[in-house]
Amino acid sequence: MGKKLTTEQIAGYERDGFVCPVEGFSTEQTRGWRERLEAFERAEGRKMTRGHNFKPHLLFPWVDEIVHSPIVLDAVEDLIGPDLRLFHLTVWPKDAGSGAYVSWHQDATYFALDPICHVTAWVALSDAPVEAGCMEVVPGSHKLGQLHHAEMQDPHNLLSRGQALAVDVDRTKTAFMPVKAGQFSLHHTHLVHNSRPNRSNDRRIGLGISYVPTHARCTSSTRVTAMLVRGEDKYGNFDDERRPTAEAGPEERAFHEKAVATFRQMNVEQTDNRTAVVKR
Ligand SMILES: O=C(O)CCC(=O)C(=O)O
Repeated sequence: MGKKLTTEQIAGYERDGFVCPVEGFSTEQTRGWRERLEAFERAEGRKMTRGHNFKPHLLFPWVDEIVHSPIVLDAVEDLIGPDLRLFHLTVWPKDAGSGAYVSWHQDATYFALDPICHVTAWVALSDAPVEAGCMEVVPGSHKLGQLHHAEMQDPHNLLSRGQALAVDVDRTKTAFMPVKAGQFSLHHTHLVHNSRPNRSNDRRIGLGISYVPTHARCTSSTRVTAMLVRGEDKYGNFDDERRPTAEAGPEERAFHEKAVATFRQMNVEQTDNRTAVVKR
């Protein structure tokens, strides 16, 4: 038994590369977070979707609360140890009936992490059943190592670089990761996964929170930021991140803008190293 996960869930992660669902937050608490996100979108006149969906933990104290929650961190610690940095965070919204989808990919592709030991907690801010386009995974594919990806130019693909798996992986036996609002799933950075368009009547929203142990480093020549969220860091492989105190205040926005730009620069470097561009 771990701090949060059962022995079976930990063994399942080792074997299959994912755990789902994990009990997280109350419906009421989750509804409040969703309302704040959507109120911000209305105030800005812009949705937090592709192009504007990176690192909201630097903008909003309520996201800071989620990424530091022992409910999530205990589960992550059970998989990758007690000293943790938050490497990246993406908001994944899919409007009901929209064509938005996520192509088959491995998260590790543009992260340049060494060793490859990062885990993503996907926290649902709305129900994400199969018909709403929850994640779909190839169980055990995390053991295949890094696979080749190409870059697809498709506006419906929510992945910022449109990366898509460019090699054949047997997808005859996939598994879905449906979660209810407040629950979360966990997946390995090499797990092959995608998600289909949202055919439900409600918007599907989740936070993909990527954690790494502090001994991991980003091998890119661009030095990126990552927030220490638990334990200690004896390695100094990342620049620290500022925790937000005001809801998208001027200091929060300035820090966020810089951290996202640095992260994107690192991504571009990895794209140049790894992929060919494919027009669609
Ligand atoms: O939210 C989705 O549909 C995809 C999320 C994803 O690819 C991830 O969290 O790694």
